[in-house]
Amino acid sequence: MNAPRIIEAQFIKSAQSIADSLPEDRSEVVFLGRSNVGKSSTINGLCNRKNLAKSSATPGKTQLINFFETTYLYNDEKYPVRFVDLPGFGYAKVSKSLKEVWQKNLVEFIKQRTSIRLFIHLRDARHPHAKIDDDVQGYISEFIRGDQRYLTIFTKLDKLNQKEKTKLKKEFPDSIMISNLKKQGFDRVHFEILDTIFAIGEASDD
Ligand SMILES: Nc1nc2c(ncn2[C@@H]2O[C@H](COP(=O)(O)OP(=O)(O)OP(=O)(O)O)[C@@H](O)[C@H]2O)c(=O)[nH]1
Ligand SMILES: [Mg+2]
Repeated sequence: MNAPRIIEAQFIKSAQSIADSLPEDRSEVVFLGRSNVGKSSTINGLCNRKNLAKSSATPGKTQLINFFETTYLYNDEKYPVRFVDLPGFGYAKVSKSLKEVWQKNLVEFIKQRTSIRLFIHLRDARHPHAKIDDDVQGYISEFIRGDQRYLTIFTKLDKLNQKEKTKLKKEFPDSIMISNLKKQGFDRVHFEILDTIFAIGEASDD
């Protein structure tokens, strides 16, 4: 099967809240998850660009809602998709008042933004049972609309041994496991993104 790939990617703007976000004129994929899980790195990996989204070993790097326009190429067709990199949750070091503002803005964004078609929830493969992630998954399930999908991706797969990978896959059969370090697992993610937004999965493989 020839896999979809991104042939153009561009940072457009950062926003503080839904109020100063881009118009809702393009299908969006939001990347959410705990601080340091690899949201920005995953966007870079999918776009095959080193520093498109700013990543850092220090948690709390992404502090605003960041928009990226990408163009996919698949079977000679181009597909526009917007990626949204969000600040991480569960980051304790920011001041309490700032945290509250962020949370309010982010909650409003993910609940109200009509252009979101896919929630990609990134979870650390080494901590698949973190309560905060279970809570977030439950929370999203309460308001997710019929035209939206939710996908779990485990990052940092390179930190697991084969036995742990097998166990994780068994436990979360609907999830995708990736490594940004080793650039593994991206093909399936690309396919899920395009299939969610443009229903490309109906085409045959040959
Ligand atoms: N080993 C390994 N490290 C990774 C992987 N993905 C990301 N990292 C590292 O994890 C750290 C955090 O990555 P970011 O992409 O900045 O994480 P983030 O989720 O955007 O973090 P915030 O913006 O702080 O919420 C960086 O040091 C990355 O190099 C991966 O798949 N494997
Ligand atoms: Mg980030």
